[in-house]
Amino acid sequence: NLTNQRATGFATRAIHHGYDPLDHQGALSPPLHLTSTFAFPSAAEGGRRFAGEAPGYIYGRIGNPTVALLETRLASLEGGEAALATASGMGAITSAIWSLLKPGDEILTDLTLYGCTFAFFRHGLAQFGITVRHADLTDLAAAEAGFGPRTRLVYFETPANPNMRLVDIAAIAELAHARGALVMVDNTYATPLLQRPLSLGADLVVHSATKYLGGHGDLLAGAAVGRQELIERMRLFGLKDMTGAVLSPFDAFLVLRGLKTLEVRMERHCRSALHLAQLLEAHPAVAAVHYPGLASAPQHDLARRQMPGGFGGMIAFELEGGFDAGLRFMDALELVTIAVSLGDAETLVQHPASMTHSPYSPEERAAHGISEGLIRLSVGLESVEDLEADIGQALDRAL
Ligand code: MET
Repeated sequence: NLTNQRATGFATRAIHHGYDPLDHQGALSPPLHLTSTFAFPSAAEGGRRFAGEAPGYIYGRIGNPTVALLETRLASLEGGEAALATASGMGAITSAIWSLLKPGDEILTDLTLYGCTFAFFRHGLAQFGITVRHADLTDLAAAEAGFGPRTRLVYFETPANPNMRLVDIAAIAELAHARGALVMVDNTYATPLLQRPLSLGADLVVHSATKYLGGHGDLLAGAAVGRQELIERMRLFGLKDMTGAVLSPFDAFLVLRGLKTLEVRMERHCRSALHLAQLLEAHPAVAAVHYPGLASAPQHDLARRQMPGGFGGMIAFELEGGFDAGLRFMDALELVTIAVSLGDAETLVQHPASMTHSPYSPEERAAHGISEGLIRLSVGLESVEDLEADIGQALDRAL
């Protein structure tokens, strides 16, 4: 039985880890436990569970067997001790931060963050006395200068949403740990197939499982993975008492289903994205392409070191004609869909400045490396020649 061996391959664990059909009447697909609460065999036993003195489920906000299987599987894939599933990526980030920090503490973060993470940091945490300091974490001297005596957490995305900046996880973890700070990495873009931050020294990984982990654009979910002690604090305080951002068992079931094909999907996303990035780079309408897999990418060496499994399915680019050309390009697309989100089977395109990164003011976007003309492409799983044809004709019309 392969179910609990850490040493087995990634795809094998994504399909089998933590589940044996013979423990569930032979059901090949794991049971979906649609229940809000759990019966106690006796009143005394109920009390023991609440007191943490006996194992067993209590209530759906604290745990559910379908959600627990997803958590076990995500922990295995990220190489962490434990995982916490949440209702969205923002649910994972907020459940973690409300568990780990207190007023007076500081977060050090990169210049570029996803728009709602930026809004939570800048406008949310500020109301509760937690200071967020931005530094260019792609530059180790600038990163080092960003630490203060109250820095408790270093937080970043790599690749970053939307501009594909890469942060050297191992180098930043070394700086942070020497100063007693934890490191939390949003691994949504890369997925654990391509990059495993915990193995490079990060303390916590967070995900929007809405994206590649689910993979089919039919759910919202999030997760945090790390040491048992941190995850339990998040479960029993951050999630239970502070956010209540609980993942529904049905959506956990769908993420489990998505994970089974994560490896084959990511291989296709990576292959098609590299092909399209090269196509974009060669087109006269395109001023700049940001994709870490391009040999010309400024951080290509770091990408090869840190993302051994591949460079992902996300591309950002700028057109010679700026934002107006970008609008013409997006509206000219016939197969590619204009929508936010990413990691789906369908190729999606969006304009960060007016959509995902609209929580930044124009001045903030300029200071944080998000250009107004940037276009973000989530390369899907369609036949690549059809994507090539559609993007090619839309670029011609954007000239
Ligand atoms: N996090 C998603 C993205 O980057 C959703 C975006 S905007 C509410 O596309």
